[in-house]
Amino acid sequence: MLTFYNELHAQHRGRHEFFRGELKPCFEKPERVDSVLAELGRRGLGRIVTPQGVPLMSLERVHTPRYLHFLRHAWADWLALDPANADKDAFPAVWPVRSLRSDIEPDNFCAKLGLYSMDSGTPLTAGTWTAAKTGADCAVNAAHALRLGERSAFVLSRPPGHHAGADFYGGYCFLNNAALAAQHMLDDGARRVAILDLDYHHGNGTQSIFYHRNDVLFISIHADPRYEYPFYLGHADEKGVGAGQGCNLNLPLPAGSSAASWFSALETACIRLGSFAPDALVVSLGVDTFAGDPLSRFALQSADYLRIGERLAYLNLPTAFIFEGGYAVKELGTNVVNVLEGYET
Ligand code: SP5
Ligand code: ZN
Repeated sequence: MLTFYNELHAQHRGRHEFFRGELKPCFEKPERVDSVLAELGRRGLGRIVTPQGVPLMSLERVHTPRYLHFLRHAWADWLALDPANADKDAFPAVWPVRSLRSDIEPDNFCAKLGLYSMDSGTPLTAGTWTAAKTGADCAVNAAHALRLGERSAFVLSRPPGHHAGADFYGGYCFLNNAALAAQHMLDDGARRVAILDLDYHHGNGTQSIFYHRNDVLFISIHADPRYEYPFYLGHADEKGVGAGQGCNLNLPLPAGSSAASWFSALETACIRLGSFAPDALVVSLGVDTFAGDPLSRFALQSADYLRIGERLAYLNLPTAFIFEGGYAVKELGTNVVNVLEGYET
């Protein structure tokens, strides 16, 4: 399997995230990708390649120009407020909720931070744009490799992407790598692409990007948003709108769900994937479903990740795996590479 590795991932290095009135050390840290890279090396699972940079135009197929402009200039604008901001992460403090206007972009940078974000748990740092853009390069390159005939590809990058929408960041995500990969394959001639999101958290960004469309099927297995982030999307009654009616499938599971019920949801997902008959599959591969994950309350064991890979291989589709969440750093490499190895063998 070809691995597209974002060697600039560590440029995004948050110091803190807000949690219940306190600044806590970040869960989403560079060691996560280091753990996966080390395990890939140990098991010798295919070639590791550096991506070609893609034009901003490719990113505009998914994200709005004004959001991309904001993100690209955010750190300079943060420093312009006060040079002493250089050693502080940027966080939003005000949001345009219901009855407030989001159609006019404010001049004030703090107001922009709120306009383009959904939470205060996602630090924006000096290297965020560079790391996220290089991750997007990896995703588009992986999609292109599938179009050129590769059976599978893996995007090893951070920050993750599935919570980021067309014009907002959040949930540790800035650019939606899975959406960029799917859109690139469609732009290159694929007729239909499916995205299967296995992260513990609902992929609200990906869902919202494709909600009105019938050329992308989005399926997500996740913790019920009634009690887990992202809270405001991911319910079972969200099925798509307009032409997209029926092309969105949410399979929320209660807190503390067993591995058996998770695999039963995976079976439901695979049946729907088969009937959609896509030309390719994008997997948002979060492994925060692991029993030992510090953020989550699902019960998968390391060996279960081999079974996931085996089941996905049986779909017999060109597949791009995109690394998303997973915070049990020590076991992260084993769990992620188990999926890839299960797929390959
Ligand atoms: C990509 C991804 O997995 N994003 C997840 C974003 C979750 N944000 C909320 C995190 C709340 C931290 N809770 C700490 C609980 C420790 N017991
Ligand atoms: Zn997650």
